[in-house]
Amino acid sequence: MHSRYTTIIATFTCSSLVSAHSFVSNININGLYYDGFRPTEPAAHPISIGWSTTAFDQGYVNQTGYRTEEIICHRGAKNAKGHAPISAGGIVHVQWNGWPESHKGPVMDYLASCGESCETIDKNALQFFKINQVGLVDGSKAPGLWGSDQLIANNNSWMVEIPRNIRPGFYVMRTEIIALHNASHEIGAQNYPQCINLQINGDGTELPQGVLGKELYDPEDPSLHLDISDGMSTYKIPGPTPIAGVETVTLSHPLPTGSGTPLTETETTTRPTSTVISDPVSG
Ligand SMILES: *[C@@H]1O[C@H](CO)[C@@H](O)[C@H](O)[C@H]1NC(C)=O
Ligand SMILES: *[C@@H]1O[C@H](CO)[C@@H](O)[C@H](O)[C@H]1NC(C)=O
Ligand SMILES: *[C@@H]1O[C@H](CO)[C@@H](O)[C@H](O)[C@H]1NC(C)=O
Ligand SMILES: [Cu+2]
Repeated sequence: MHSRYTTIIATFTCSSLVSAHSFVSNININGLYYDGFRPTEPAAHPISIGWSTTAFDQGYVNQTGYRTEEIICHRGAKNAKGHAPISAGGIVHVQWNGWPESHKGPVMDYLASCGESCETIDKNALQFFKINQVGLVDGSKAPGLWGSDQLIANNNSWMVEIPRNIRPGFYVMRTEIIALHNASHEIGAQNYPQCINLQINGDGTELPQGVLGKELYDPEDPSLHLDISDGMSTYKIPGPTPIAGVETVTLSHPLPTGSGTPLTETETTTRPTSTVISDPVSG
């Protein structure tokens, strides 16, 4: 067992990107490009829609972090200082700064209502409901084709639709990849959560029940303790079941046509929502 694993490490290392795993570099919404938080240049975009982290190694949260703040929005995460407007039914296009092919596993998306403001909410209070997930797409040949492989094939980017019926308001979107290449180790699964602030507009009424970040995953979940090189025909994706009525978007990666300026808390409290929708860049 151990010697076989050693062989796997030799083949499937992180070393093609050295210690760099990844992060969300930008988020495209409605044709507009918004900067994410970049651990490679943490001070570059003080008003970003991506929550900052202290994951300067571009690394992950392991199972010992599942019951701690780390898992909520990554290690040392602090509220983003801006947010982007989007209509319910709209698509969030998440661009990762590359993704290592070895880091196979599910890709998942969540929303959590912030109430008054995602810029000031205590992350410990966020209750996340799942709006999308792609796990094992094809297990016919080990180690399988996974959501992460689809993300790589889509220019290292991912798309998620904001549910149409969702109640308008401020939400944190939590997008996450779990890399399973090392999950045969006791503490070997690697979660890469990233949080983004959105203002969802529309006339929906639903606010699904969510769970606290620290309750999303069970460190003992068998889906996080397995050897994907053994191959498998099915895979139970970790975390809560997605809410009803959500659709997984067919991936594509249209180029943004403009640059979006994040709205800040002051702006949204003084500007009517309708102005925000139709005029997202003037803030
Ligand atoms: C798991 O994460 C914690 C907290 O970031 C870290 O201190 C610990 O060294 C990690 N353990 C392993 C086995 O990676
Ligand atoms: C796999 O996980 C173990 C901890 O259980 C850690 O010591 C090791 O560095 C990890 N290897 C890789 C390739 O991530
Ligand atoms: C692919 O992603 C890179 C960023 O990693 C971006 O600069 C480039 O425009 C994207 N290309 C397409 C065709 O989407
Ligand atoms: Cu890695």
